[in-house]
Amino acid sequence: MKTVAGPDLDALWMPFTANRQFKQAPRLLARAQGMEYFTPEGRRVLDGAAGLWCVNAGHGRGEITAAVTRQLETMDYAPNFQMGHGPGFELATALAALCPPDLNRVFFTNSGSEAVDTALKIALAYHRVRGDAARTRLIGRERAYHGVGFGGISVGGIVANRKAWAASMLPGVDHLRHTHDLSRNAFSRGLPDHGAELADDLERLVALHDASTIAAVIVEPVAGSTGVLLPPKGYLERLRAICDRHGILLIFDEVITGFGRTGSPFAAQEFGVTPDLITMAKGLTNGCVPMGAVVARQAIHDAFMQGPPGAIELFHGYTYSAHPLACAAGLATLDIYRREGLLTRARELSLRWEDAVHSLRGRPAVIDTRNCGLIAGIELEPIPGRPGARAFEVFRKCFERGLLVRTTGDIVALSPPLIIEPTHIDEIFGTLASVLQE
Ligand code: PXG
Repeated sequence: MKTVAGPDLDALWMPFTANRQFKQAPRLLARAQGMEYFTPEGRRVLDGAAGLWCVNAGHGRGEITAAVTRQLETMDYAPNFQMGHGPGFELATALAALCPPDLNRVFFTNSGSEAVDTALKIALAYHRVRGDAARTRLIGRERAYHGVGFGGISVGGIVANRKAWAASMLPGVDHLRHTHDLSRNAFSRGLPDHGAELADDLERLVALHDASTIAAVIVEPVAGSTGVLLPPKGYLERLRAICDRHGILLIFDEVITGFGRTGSPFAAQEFGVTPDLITMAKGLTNGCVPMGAVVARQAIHDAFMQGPPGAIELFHGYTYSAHPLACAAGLATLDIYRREGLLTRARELSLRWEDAVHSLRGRPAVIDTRNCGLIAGIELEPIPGRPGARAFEVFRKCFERGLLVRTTGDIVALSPPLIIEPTHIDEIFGTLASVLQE
């Protein structure tokens, strides 16, 4: 199958894509700069999604290009097993400085999925090295997305991610209920008022399984992939308190909330709740070289530092852990974030953003608008019998009119680069308003 003068589309099996539909009417991107993509024909498309929640400093940053090029010319690859290199240690140090106090030990991966599986493995192994090996259960949440590894889909809560592999889910996993409740919280500005009590699901699971069998709870502070599900006020605090009461580790999956998305470097800081482990990826390198990380409390790391001195303390790692190019990209990215104040820019713009998001209230089929930092969710009434079709149509029309949005089910999610200017905000919501009006 060929597009006019375009590449042959047959060989690539595309991820999370309706392959047959896409190849009938492909949408191709060729170039990107700042807030914008350009199609192969040169048509401009405003990036309302930071790619996939990752290009937080905007596209085509010369400082990152220069740093990666320099690193490639100096040392293209170096093993990180029983060997080390400067950029790996430097990036870990810089990252630890951005995290909440005491979260200062960094393990590098290549993606968010790998970060999640790594965090789950650390949590299980941590209890074991402390002599608490009966803590083997993991608790996730309905509608959670934690990537596509077997660990991540097991603690995740998306049916389509689980059903084909139902027999291969990790054993001993249970789930909290999700917190999305339009009957009480529709059209909330910022965090919703109702639902903190849903954290008590954890107490119920403790009562059911006994705390001595539970290793960790993993949640996204804001769930992105299933359509911008915000934590009710007080919910994360309550989860933290229950974990503390029962010796359960709390993992925040900050793959989309990390690096300034909510108005602070991490959602942990924005919401004032400190987890024991944070997973991250995406914005760590501005999306331009794949990289993920787990940051652990020092005490968790230190618990492993025992046994014979020559023993490998955590039997885990990737060929590309702390890849030099990713580290160079990460260091240059964090430098841009710091110099340009991007990790708190979402807070400065959030009122303007919030007003723009909620201006869509009252448009046809809009059943909720919600926001947090530089994130928005616009939920649409599904067309009966065709779930997801309405939002996909919005996605398609927006793209035709020069705006990239992300949709999941019947929810439109927005997460623009943090360099966004007020004029871009007007453009995003102007385009959306006219598409929705149809
Ligand atoms: N955890 C969370 C919270 C995520 O959002 C992952 C883990 C997995 O990361 P990797 O790097 O393995 O893809 C993610 C990924 C969307 C969208 O449109 C979100 C993600 C990926 C693709 C699309 O919301 N998040």
